[in-house]
Amino acid sequence: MKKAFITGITGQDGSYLAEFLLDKGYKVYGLTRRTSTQNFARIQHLIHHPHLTLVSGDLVDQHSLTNPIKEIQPDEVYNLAAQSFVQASWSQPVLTGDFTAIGVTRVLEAIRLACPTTKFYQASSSEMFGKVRETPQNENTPFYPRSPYGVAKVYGHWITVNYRESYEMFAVSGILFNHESPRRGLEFVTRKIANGVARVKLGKQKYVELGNLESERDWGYAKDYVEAMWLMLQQDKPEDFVIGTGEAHSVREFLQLSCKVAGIDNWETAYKHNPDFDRPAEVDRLIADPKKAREKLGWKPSVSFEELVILMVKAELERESKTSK
Ligand code: NAP
Ligand code: F7E
Repeated sequence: MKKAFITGITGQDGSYLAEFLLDKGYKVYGLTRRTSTQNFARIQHLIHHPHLTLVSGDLVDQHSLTNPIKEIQPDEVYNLAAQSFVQASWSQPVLTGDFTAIGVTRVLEAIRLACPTTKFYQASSSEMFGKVRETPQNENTPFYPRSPYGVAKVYGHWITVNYRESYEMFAVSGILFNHESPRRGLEFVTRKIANGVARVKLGKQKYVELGNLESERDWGYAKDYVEAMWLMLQQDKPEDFVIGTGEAHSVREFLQLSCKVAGIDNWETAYKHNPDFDRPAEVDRLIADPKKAREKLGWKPSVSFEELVILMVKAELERESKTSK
């Protein structure tokens, strides 16, 4: 039985990846942080799975990474843990650097010392392209990050490349564009809109407060993207890949379509601008060139932009109609 170790298992991607690997017959170990109240909502349905084991640890604590990796001797390690919210990286830049950048080195050191044959996946991000140098963005596009988060991810990307080249480790970096789902954190714009619009429709709130409607993202469905992570570790050679749909849409389009799906006639009545959600430095437009992934991994997205909006808004209408507040 293959063994996988996932950091960030309680997050959006970690929960889908755990499901995916359990379905493939893996034994899955997930790193979770100690918190005063448990936040296992996304993995609650998996908790009693006979092949899932949760391990307590933190990206800032070297021993809590090295010890389980030494004991488990995993075939694959997926480093998905991070402070992943771009906006929060301006108010907590040092913490973001510690988790999202140096945390990667800690995981790589744990592997190098305790289980050097493990295959390693690093969750890199299209935010590294930031103020883009070319359009669309591929594996060779130079980075120009625009937030402390983006800067931290650039570090995580290059330290992964460096360990691959220095120690001949099977270490790869997946440069993933935005991917969403009903399990997305409420603070991210797609889930915030889907949820807000559902609440407006049900009369629970008057409007959704948002920042910049003009920025454009290449949005895909998270379930498709965890398969790409796994595929990268099944290759003969460790290589980095860009993963995205190749289509960009604006926040405004996401809002307009969400209102339509919820049955709100005039989207402008459901929205209010709040400058608190504008960013000190914006990433205006990201769009992937996923040609390499299509050709070498045989990967392509299965859910279109329209389908994504529909599935997210419907999930929120269902969720919100179950409670009165
Ligand atoms: P997410 O929902 O925010 O999940 C982040 C996970 O990291 C959570 O399980 C969180 O645990 C854990 N974590 C945070 N700090 C930690 C620490 N110090 N030690 C241990 N665990 C820690 O993020 P996601 O959307 O699933 O994204 C997964 C990864 O892909 C992240 O690295 C993100 O930066 C990257 N990424 C995401 C996207 C996207 O569009 N979703 C695109 C490109 C790259 P708690 O539950 O305890 O907070
Ligand atoms: O913002 C605009 C905002 O926070 C998208 C993370 O998973 O993807 C994600 O980062 C856009 C930005 O995602 C609001 O200014 C307008 O232009 O949903 P977001 P993100 O910053 O693209 C990358 C690939 C990652 O790696 C990250 O981990 O939407 N926007 N109004 C807003 N954004 C938010 N959050 N809230 C608003 O009210």
